[in-house]
Amino acid sequence: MADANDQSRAGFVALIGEPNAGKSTLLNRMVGAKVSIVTHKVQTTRARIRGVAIEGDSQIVFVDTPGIFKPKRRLDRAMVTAAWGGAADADITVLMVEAHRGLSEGVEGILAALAENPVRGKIALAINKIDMVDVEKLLAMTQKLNERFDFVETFMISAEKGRGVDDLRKWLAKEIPMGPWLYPEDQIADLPLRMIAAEMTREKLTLNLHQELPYQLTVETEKWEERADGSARVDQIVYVARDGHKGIILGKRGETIKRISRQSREELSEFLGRKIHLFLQVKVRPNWLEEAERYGEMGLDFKDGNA
Ligand SMILES: Nc1nc2c(ncn2[C@@H]2O[C@H](COP(=O)(O)OP(=O)(O)OP(=O)(O)O)[C@@H](O)[C@H]2O)c(=O)[nH]1
Ligand SMILES: [Mg+2]
Repeated sequence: MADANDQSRAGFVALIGEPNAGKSTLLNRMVGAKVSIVTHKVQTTRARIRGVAIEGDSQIVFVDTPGIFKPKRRLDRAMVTAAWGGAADADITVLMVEAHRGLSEGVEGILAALAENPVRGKIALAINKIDMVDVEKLLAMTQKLNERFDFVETFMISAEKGRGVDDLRKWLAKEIPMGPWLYPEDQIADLPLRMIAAEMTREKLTLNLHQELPYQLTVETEKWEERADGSARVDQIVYVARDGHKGIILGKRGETIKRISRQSREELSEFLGRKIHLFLQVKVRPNWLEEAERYGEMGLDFKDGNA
């Protein structure tokens, strides 16, 4: 640990923004490993996910959050509350805005909420996906966003391509408070393995299923059994609300679930550096979106979903 060092710094940096802004992509790049799942679809991240990065004497704890949008369901409300909760006590909050969308209605909504001072720390702006727009558009947008809100600093980045990310990390490293490190120096995430494993399967489900179905399911790791040969047997349940959904996930002769299971198993084995035997079971549970236990398993607070 770096706590023997009187130069050491440690702090929390929350990444907030609209769904799909690239928050999880940025967290993974900062950490140097895939800690948080990423898809091209909106509302991928459901709870707060902490990833740890080190820059010189600083230990930066990044907090990935669900995208902020107008919630309709209980789950949506719990997700948005979790996002704001992540920013509330962070030392620095980074608002991520998509370069090709700029000051969208959703971003306007977030800025209006930020004006009510719900967060304690400094607020910086990161315009992400700069690989998608030209420089002139970018400069005009930067100016517009800064006229609209008093950000302490603005960064132009591509989380996916890695552009501008080092500058952002170096700036964060000197802005977080002095103090001893919060995690052992080899720790990269603060999330139980069972949850990381469930998230990996949810990512593969989201990538393999169309339209609304990914929003109507949840994954839980039910059993984790260590084996003498160094491998592990992992049993997971995919909860869906309708019989028809179960059929779609299984696919013809079980082909879809086999594919999903293989993709998840391969990623989990690689992440852990050992052999994993993954067993998926799909269960129909019409009311799972209204069950407190499901929220606990997702890392959310059921009460946050109260209207
Ligand atoms: N072109 C481009 N695409 C990016 C960049 N950063 C992220 N993406 C893509 O944007 C999509 C969304 O990325 P995520 O990291 O899942 O976004 P998020 O903000 O975590 O989304 P939610 O969890 O749904 O709130 C994915 O397809 C990413 O590959 C970037 O710098 N450039
Ligand atoms: Mg995400």
